[in-house]
Formats: sequence, C-alpha cells, structure tokens
Amino acid sequence: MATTNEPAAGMLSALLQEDRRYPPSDEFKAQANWSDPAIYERAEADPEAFWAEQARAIDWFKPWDRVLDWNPPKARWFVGAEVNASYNCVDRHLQSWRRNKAAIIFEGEPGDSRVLTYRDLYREVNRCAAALKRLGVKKGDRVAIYLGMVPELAIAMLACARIGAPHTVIFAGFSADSISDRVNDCGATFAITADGGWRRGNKIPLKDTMDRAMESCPTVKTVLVVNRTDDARQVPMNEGRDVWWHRALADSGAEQVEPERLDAEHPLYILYTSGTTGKPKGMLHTTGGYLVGTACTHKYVFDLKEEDVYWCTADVGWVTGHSYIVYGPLANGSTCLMYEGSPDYPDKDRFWDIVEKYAVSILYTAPTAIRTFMRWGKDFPAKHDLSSLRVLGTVGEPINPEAWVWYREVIGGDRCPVVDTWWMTETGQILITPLPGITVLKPGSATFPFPAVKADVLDESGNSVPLGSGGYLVLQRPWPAMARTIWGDEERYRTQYWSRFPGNYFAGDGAKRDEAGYYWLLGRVDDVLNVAGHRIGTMEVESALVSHPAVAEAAVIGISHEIKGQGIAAFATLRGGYEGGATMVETLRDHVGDKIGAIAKPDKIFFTAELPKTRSAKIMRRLLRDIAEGKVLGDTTTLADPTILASIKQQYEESE
Ligand code: 6R9
Repeated sequence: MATTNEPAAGMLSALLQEDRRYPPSDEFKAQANWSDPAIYERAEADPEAFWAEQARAIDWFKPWDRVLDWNPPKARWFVGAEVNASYNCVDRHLQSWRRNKAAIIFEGEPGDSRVLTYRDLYREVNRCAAALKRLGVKKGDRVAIYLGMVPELAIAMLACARIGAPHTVIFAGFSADSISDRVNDCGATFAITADGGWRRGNKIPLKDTMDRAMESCPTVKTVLVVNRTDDARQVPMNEGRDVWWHRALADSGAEQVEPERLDAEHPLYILYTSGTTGKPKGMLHTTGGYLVGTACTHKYVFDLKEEDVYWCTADVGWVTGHSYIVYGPLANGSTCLMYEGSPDYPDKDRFWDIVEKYAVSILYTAPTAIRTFMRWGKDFPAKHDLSSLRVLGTVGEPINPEAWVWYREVIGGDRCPVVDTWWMTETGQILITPLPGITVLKPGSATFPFPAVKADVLDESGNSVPLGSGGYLVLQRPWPAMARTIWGDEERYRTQYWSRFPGNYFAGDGAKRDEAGYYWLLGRVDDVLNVAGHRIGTMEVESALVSHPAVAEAAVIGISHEIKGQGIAAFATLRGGYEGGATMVETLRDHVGDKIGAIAKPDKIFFTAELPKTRSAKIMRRLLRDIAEGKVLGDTTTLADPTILASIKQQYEESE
C-alpha cells in the first residue's frame, strides 16, 4: 500500500503491541445515554429506521415522505421534509426553560468573556438575518465568512441558515489568495469579516487580508465588518462596499425574521477542503440529514447531558467547528464554550484555566494539541482543578497510544473515557468512534463504526481484507450528514470518492482492523498531508512554490513530525540566476504563507539541480520520501538519472 503517512506507518508496530484496555466504569455505564450494545444490532437490522428514529430529535416544519432516496453515489435524506437549521439551533429552545440557558460561553484571548443565552442568541441571529436581508442577501446566495473565533461567527452562520443562504466559512489563517479562490469558486455575493482578531496577544489584521482578497472578487458587493479589536479608526472602510456589523444590526432593531421553510436537501453550507489536486474542493452539505447526523452523534459519542459544559477547541473554520461547535451542539440545546485564542497565551495553562473557570465537562481536541501539552509537562494542568471533566474526545489525525494514555491520565484523572473519533469534511459527522458507555477502549484505536454506519477495509483489488490486516478504509452505506457533491464539480465528486472501489465511498485513509475487529486509522494514502490536523494537498504547496519566479519545479512530501504528526518538506529546482540558501528558504516559506496561509509553510526546503524522475518525466516522490525517512532507497531502476539522488540525500542528511 502506497502511503504518504509515514509517522502512522511507523506507529503500526507500536499499535500492534498495544494491549491496554479501558472498559467503561460501572458508574459511567449506569448514567450513559447508551449502555446496551444491542444498539448496534438494532441499527444494523434497519439502518433507515434507526436514522428516522434519530430524526425525531429534530423539529421539522413538514415530515418526510421517505427517509432515504439512494441512487449511488447520490443520496437524498428525509425526502420531502421541510426544516430550518437556525430554527433547530435557536428558536425551539425558547419554548422550554432553556431560553435562559447559556448557549455560547465566549472566552476572548485578552480575557474578556461573554455569555449568550439561547434567548440572546435568538435576538442576535434575528438581527443579523434582518441585516443580511436588508443588504440584499437572498435565499440561495452564497455568503463568505472570514472571522476569528468570536460569537459573531456562529451568529452569522445561523443567520445565513435562517434565510437559506449557504455560507462558506474561510479559516482566519488563510491568505488573501485562498480567500479569493474560494469566494470566486462559489460566486459569493456577500462577505463578513472583522477588523481583526486576537492571537498570542497580537491583532491579526483580518480586514487587510480581506481587502486584498476583494481586489479579485468582483461578485462580492457588500462586506460586513465586525468590530473585534477596536481598531475602528485604523481600519479603512471602503465606501459603498463595507458596512460595520454593529451599525447594520442596530438598524435591524428588534426585527424578527421568520426562519425559511427549507427543503431538507437545501444547501446549508459549502466548506473547502484540500484534495490531491492544486484546487481545494467545495464540499456541499445540505440541511435535514446534516442536522440529524451531527446532533445524534454529538449526543451519543460525548454522552451529552443537559447540564454539560461542552468545549470543542477546533476552529469553526474547519468542519469540526461546523458540526461540533455550531450545528450539532446547538441543535441539542447544549452549552458550548468558544475560545478565541492560542493555548499558550498568556501562559501554557490557558486551556486548563478555562476548564476550571467554566467547569467544562466535555473536552474535544486534537492529538497535536495533546502532544504539545505533553511536551509542556504535567505542571500546567496540575495547577488547575480539572475534576469537572467527564468525557474527553480527539479528532483530526491518528493519535498515538502514548498521547491517548497521557490525555486520559493527566487531563482526565484516569476517570474519563477518551473517544477517538474518525470522520472528515466530506462525511460531515463522526463515523468511526467508541460509544463511551459501551465500548472497551484501546488507546490509539477509533474502535468501531457508529451504529448504522457500514465500513470495511479493502485491498488493492477491492476485496475485504481479513481481520488482522490493513488496507483502504471505505464506507458502504450512505449516512445522513454526508456531503452531497463538490460545489460546481459533480464529476470530480464521483471520480474522487466513488470510482476507486465502485459502490464504496473511499475516504483516502488507510486502516487496519485487529483480530477483535477494532479499527486503527493509519493516515492518508493519497497526496494529502495532515499537518497538525489540517489537511493540505501536496499539489497545493507545489503550485504555490512554482508560482514564485525563482522556482522552476517543486516536489512536496510529508515528513514525520513529533508534535504535528506530519511536517512538510519541499524539494525545489531553481531557475537560472537564482541561488538556494537560507535567504531563499525564508523567501519561499513566506511566499507559500502568502499564497495559502501560514499552516502550509514547508518545515524544510531543499534545493536540487534536478528532481528524481522516471523516464516519462514523472516526479518520484516515493524516493524523496525514502530519503526523508532515512530508508534504503527503494527501486531506482525506473529513474532517468540515478546520480541526482545522491546529492539530494547528502543535502538532506546534512540538514538533520
Ligand atoms: C474531522 C476532520 C479528515 C482527515 C481524515 C483522516 C484524518 C480525522 C481522525 C483522522 C485518524 C482520527 N482524521 N480524524 N485520522 N484518526 N480520529 O478532521 O476533517 O479536516 O476533513 O480531515 O483527517 O486522515 O481523512 P478533515
């Protein structure tokens, strides 16, 4: 199996020897939302009935005629039903005591905080929806949102959902080029940003970046600007295009906007994610099935209770924030914490300070963060009372057993179940995960498919591999929150996900099942890197590099990285007249930062007179990976010029 994820492959031997087991405690089981394993058989016996039962937790304006219409690879869920995500996340909670329950607890990086009850959220979402309408946004129009982690981000998303305008949230770390690529791909006519955001005590100039992006976004007519950093006077407002959020919402007064009765398949949002080409894919998620899938998994995977204080540390700019900060948790009427800044500001105990301050009971974070905390040491969490925690979750990348056990022991006091949840932008909802009141946990394993989810591990020719072996992870049955297509590129949707193994959704991940049937995720098997839980296509970084005048050709590979899981190494051939060296390395790193965003900057750049190629001029990334891993070079017989490898290898070794 060709895998680009070397750290995961290296992990395999450790995983095979992993024999620690963590059954749920009797105490946990006794109070769990699901504690009877019969749920798996029940769901398996009639998956559609299972999802229909889950769908009853959602409020529908009109019931469905059919649970599922499945014409592979096209699914329509809750056919004929009418629903609104904003109504489900906000309005319906006003009918109970929840109206004054905290919906969003916001902790700003500088230490300011805000609590929005469901009633407050209702007011703000209505005011924002009224402003959007007044400024010309109509059902079906796309709205681009480029904001840091502030409540206005969730408010804006819910306001869009209320009027049926699909949003596309763009992670605040992305560059102007990345914004304009996304805005132009989906033809957004409206954008929302802020003067800035706070990160490690600095103001991130979001509006400046947005202004640069807007130079090449002719479709955007209006930009709504949140005042977050009080930079009001420094931020130039573009007459006729830019409108302050607070002014526009003040003009709305107490106006109420009826939530649109939308078809269950009405587009809720488009979220761009990296694939194997240079162009990110706009995954389209729709409304009814997405709400069912996210709300149900949020409730059962985290064993959600009414009084929980739930904190997912992801950024809403990624799918985890969409599904498990905004839509799933708010549909469930839970109290969600939202933190704006960095885990080491003002000190390395900021997360634990927040857990203590708000008595967080469910914490959902990424393995990279856990490995970082491990490196910082136990003293930081030890300074705080973490006894409120009861369930811990991880997502985004494979978690090594050491980090899993550390998380459980040091953060969870050896008391909290750790749920390692596998899913992706395309799947919308968690698909492979423990159920904390049922599953006997194994550190490093995402354990089993969620009830009604059908997964398998296939070999190269599409045969299911026996227990104990590895292969390609596939899904063999539709699930409600699955992406429906790639915005504007139906063909790519079909070929990308459904053609490798016809009839199966191929995720792009490798997995292994052990003798007991537990799933162990092994990382990506395609040209997609997973750097600190962020998906980055090698082709994206390569095209950013070759867009610099100095670079003639570039090849990018993943290298193992102790904290980030994977790092990025680039091999570049320079054009005549340009010199490699430390200055050029910095120039190119900055250039990639400008083109994509800081997360895509290569950790290492090597200059080479030529790249290793086959005689048909294909770059042999496999050999570059071998060099990076310090392996004996694989088969080099197809190489056009074997001598160039020695020089690349030497450079690489000198850099170590
Ligand atoms: C939710 C999210 C998806 C890719 C996916 C896989 C990796 C996510 C994982 C995991 C091992 C887990 N991934 N969860 N790998 N164990 N629990 O992260 O979405 O940004 O689209 O990334 O992340 O490789 O293919 P997304």
